[in-house]
Amino acid sequence: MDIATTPTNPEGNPDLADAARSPHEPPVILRADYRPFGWLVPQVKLDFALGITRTSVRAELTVQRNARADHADTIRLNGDSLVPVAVTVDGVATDWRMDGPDLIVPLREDTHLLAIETEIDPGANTQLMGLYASGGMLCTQCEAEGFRRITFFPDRPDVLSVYTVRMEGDKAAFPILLCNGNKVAEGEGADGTHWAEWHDPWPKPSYLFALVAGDLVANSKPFTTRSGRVVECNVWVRKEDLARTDHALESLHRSMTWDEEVFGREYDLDLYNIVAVSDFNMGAMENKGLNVFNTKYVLADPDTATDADFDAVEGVIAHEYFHNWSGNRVTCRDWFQLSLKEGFTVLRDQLFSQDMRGEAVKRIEDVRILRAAQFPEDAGPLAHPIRPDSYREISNFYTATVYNKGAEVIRMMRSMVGVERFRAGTDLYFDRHDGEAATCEDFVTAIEDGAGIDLTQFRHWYSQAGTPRITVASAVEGDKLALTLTQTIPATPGQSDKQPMVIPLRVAVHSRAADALGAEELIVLTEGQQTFHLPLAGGDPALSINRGFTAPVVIERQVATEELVFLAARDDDPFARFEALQEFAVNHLMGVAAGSYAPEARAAGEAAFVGAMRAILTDPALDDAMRGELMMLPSETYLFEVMASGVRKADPGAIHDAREGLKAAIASALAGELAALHARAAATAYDDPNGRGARKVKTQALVFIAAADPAKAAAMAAAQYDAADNMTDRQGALMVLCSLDHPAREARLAHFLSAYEDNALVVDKWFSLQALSLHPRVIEQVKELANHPQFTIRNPNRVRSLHMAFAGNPKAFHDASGEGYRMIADLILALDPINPQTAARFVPALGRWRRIEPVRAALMQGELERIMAAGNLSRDTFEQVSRSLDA
Ligand code: B3K
Ligand code: ZN
Repeated sequence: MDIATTPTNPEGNPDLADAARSPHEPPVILRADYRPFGWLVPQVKLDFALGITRTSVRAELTVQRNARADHADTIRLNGDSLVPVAVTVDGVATDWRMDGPDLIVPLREDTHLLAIETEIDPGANTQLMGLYASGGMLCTQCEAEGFRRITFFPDRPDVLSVYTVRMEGDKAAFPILLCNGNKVAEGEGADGTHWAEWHDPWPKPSYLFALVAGDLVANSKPFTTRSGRVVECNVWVRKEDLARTDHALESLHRSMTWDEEVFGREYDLDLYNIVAVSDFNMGAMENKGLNVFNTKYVLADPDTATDADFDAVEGVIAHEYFHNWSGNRVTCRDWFQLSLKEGFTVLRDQLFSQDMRGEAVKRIEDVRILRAAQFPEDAGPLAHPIRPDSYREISNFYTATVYNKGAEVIRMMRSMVGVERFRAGTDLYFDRHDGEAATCEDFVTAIEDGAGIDLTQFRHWYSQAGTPRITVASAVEGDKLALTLTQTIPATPGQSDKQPMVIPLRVAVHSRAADALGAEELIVLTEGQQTFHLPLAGGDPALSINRGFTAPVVIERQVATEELVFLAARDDDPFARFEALQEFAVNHLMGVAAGSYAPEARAAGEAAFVGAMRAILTDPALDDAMRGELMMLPSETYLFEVMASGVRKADPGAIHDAREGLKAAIASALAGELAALHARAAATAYDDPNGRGARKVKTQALVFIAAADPAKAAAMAAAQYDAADNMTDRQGALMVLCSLDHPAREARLAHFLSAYEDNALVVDKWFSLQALSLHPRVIEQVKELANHPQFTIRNPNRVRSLHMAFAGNPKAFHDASGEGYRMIADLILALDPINPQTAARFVPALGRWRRIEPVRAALMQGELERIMAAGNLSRDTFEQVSRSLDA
């Protein structure tokens, strides 16, 4: 393991905040400590002699004293596990020194030419940060601090340079040589080598540098921008994957058109390259002109990818493309500003996908993700504002809070000012900060100025962590509903007192008595408590609140079941229909899990919910895509959060049993409706306009049936699997079978693996489906799978497919024996020395121990302590484990 123990902060200064730390603790970096770097680096020339086990790098940096920074007589160049081979200043050897991992070079004049040679071993790079080998090719990942593993450099996002890169390597091993920008020259060398020179005219920070060398083929199609620039678009993959790249390429073209039309953003180079690699720590990376992607977000065809996979490819392709403006043309001043590019770009990709696939369903999907991933983060020991104030390892802050809550915060600004004024704000932001490294404050100011809104109080969303909770009280006053809202923001680590937030809520008051829909309006809660007077549409008001999920908050209210049934069936906002059903299910399941229901009350609640679900299953006006969303019960993770926010701790066993009980009750009462729905959907062809919706409800129906009649579900799932002409149906059927103790399960699992054993992404599915199952032997099965010949801890996709899926399986992970916790702790310890970034991603699952019932809590805490006691942890894992234990 080669994690530096004396890193520097992003300002390049020795860290001041860590004076009191123990010698083994990585330092804390503070946002408040930001200082501009002492030197500008307008030009960078890199020369690579490429080889899998030995690559030599010569870097030439033109440096100029930064008039806006304090005078410095040295330059600090960040390094990570690098040893300088040679260092010269203006062609003369110099008296450099090392300070921990960094290189310090004395500089006397205002401008210099620094040349540094390093040698690296990409084949030994298991962290997959910097330059590394993947399946015989070489590729890079530099965000956030990977460039310093290639060469010594001021590796911080506010140093922008124009790069010229020459690379040379064996032509047979690396027939394709790619870098950022445009290829300006190429040629043949001696003894089977060739070379290429690339130039990127756009100044960029080092985290956007990329290089790829390998045996690749491209699917290409030119795109003509609105001003007439012809852009060569290529999706580069291994030859055997070429047939599965059309969807990615088409998604890129759709993204380019959409960004011109919706945000007025045009592409700015003649070339856009996307390369798919199978060893990758995350989804994809927006390097200028040369995106590097996880194969999972490039390759798709109906035989091997589900509808959800197709959507994910489209969404991630769009996200990386949109970064060309929100991230690359305007980048971040420091890593505390990460949400400036990530929150905004997530919002942009969400809006794009809404336009491509339908607003309501996409919004429901996004809210489901927020509740499953971000709400728990906001309520746990790792809670942080969307603009954090401190970190030890920035890789730990690529979180659902920075990304997804960050997007919600910007979405609220858009909701308050409307689409047109918001566009005026973003236009101003891009104009004002093009070519700069900006801050979240710059973004908010541009929206204020461009859209004409005062966001002074709204800025609390950037500094306060925790999900606001709003309690609702209402009373009829004449022809109005007096709605009193009270907001509280729970305490989070380091933040006990919170200021009231600005919370925009779209609301409407319908009438059950008149069966009438009220008009929608936007109210903005700014005080701790505030009363609004809303027009009534008739008697028996039914309040539809936070329609479209305008604010990322929790609404707490006492509401009659009849009101929720009415909203679920009648609300004109599709999101509100979904929300009413969820609220109904949550209320019922919390009562059951807490054991607070008398048997008759439980039966009555079930019967009422079954009635609402019958209406959903049989409503001819609903399209199946929406029906499929409405059929999904709240996830156990979300229920866990709701329970833990109440007076008692979460009890995962009770939640699981309550949810399974409701599924079984629905399936018993609605057996005929579910069978009819499945049969209708099964008769719908793959490319029917309703095909996607049909596939969704088909598997949803099976999921319910399995809870009440496993034998029938096994027979239906086996038949669905055998008849499937696409991966969505096949995977859905296999998912249902995996949870059943039935002979059809083993036969289909064996068939699936033998049919797709050469396709890593499909083999990942085979691992995931088993790790996610409700099968009684799931823990032993996962242990056996970790010894399967197809399993490897070195490939992040494979580790995620088995262990991350397992950690996301509440029944298995929270098994009362503690075996699930032990397995994940063992994995963290084994993976940390190999790939710390991926290892640290497993810690939050264990970190939720304080919100859980005491027996399991003690087991989880014990595993965290065992990890800590192992010592010699990476900065990534140390930070996550220590925060989880300390908070
Ligand atoms: N910006 C990258 C994420 C980099 C993660 C580094 N640990 C991908 C994205 O958000 O588009
Ligand atoms: Zn991003």
